[in-house]
Amino acid sequence: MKLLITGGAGFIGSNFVIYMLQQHPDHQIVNVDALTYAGNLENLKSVENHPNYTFVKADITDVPAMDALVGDGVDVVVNFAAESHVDRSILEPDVFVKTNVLGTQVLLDAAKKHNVKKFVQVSTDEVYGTLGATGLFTEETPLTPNSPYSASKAGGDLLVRAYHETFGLPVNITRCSNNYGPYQFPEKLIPLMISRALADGALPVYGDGLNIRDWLYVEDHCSAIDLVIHKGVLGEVYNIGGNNERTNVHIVKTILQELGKPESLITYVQDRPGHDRRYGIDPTKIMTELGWKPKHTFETGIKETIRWYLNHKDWWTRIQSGEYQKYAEKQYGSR
Ligand code: NAD
Ligand code: TDX
Repeated sequence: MKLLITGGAGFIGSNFVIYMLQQHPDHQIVNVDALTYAGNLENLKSVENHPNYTFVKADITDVPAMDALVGDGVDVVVNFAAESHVDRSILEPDVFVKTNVLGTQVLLDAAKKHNVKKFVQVSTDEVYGTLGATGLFTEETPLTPNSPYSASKAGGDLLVRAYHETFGLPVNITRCSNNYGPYQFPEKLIPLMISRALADGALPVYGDGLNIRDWLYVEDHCSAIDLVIHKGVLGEVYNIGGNNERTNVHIVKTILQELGKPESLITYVQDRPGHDRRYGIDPTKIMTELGWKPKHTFETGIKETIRWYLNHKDWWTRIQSGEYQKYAEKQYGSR
């Protein structure tokens, strides 16, 4: 089986490439990534010489490039490539629409033209909008995205759905909750707080810190996508999550405790505009229909993750320069 993984140099994509080469050493993996600020080939050092792995630098909005890649015998396209950070989408929505909507459509066209066996769209629970104090997102929850990021992901998802309904393209859409683990870019909550706490810097918690996210260790997301590729029923959506709802301030306090740093580092700052209050995934469908089960609890996963960041300081300090620095200045000012 030949898989085209888009965005495989990012956080989840690189974990997925490594996972798949371990689980299915006979699968051929082509990783296409534009290497934006979030793409980092260092993540893939351990597999760069694997005989069944190749990397191609290209943009998913590039029609001839995607046509050539998909046309070269690809069986399955797995689309991770995206602009992924909500705060950036508030500062600069245009690139989110370009990559997450137009890029998805370009890939869908290539997949249709070359009759791929499956197109897997890696999406997010954020397309469902926000929950109140009770209830969970199911696959039937209406899409009511609230940020430019989630709206652009919903746009991509709707095109995937439309290519299935209109052209019969064999597709699956997965919608996972917040991921954490190795190689997550240090703009996202958990690695940001770890790196700032280690530098004894202020930890910027938005609003009252009581917004809730449902956390999943990245390897468990990878195993779910692997199952969807091999067993997912064509045309179906699968929600992915491990029932690990936590408030943001709980996460930050856990990190401080693990690192032996004081809670006085917590600094409550202005809330994110349109900040979704609560996410919670109902994973019943993927668990009962495909037999998926997460391996990590939040308590073990967060400890492993903190240990990883402590042991890979070089990886994230190198990132905290250049392009990221410009964004950080816009987002955090001189703090
Ligand atoms: P990331 O930002 O770490 O990585 C995105 C990757 O896509 C980078 O390597 C980047 O270079 C590449 N990319 C961006 N634009 C591109 C383009 N135009 N052409 C080719 N490559 C491009 O993101 P992530 O956190 O790894 O998320 C991966 C996917 O999973 C995204 O589609 C995201 O919406 C989805 N998702 C993420 C989470 C999460 O918690 N991080 C949860 C659910 C779903
Ligand atoms: O400095 C911060 N302070 C803070 O309080 C940051 C960066 C975040 N937060 C809050 C906002 C959110 O409630 O923490 C929560 C998590 O924030 P992010 O790490 O930015 O993630 P989120 O906005 O929930 O989106 C993530 O999960 C779903 C990914 O970035 C998306 O790509 C994915 O679809």
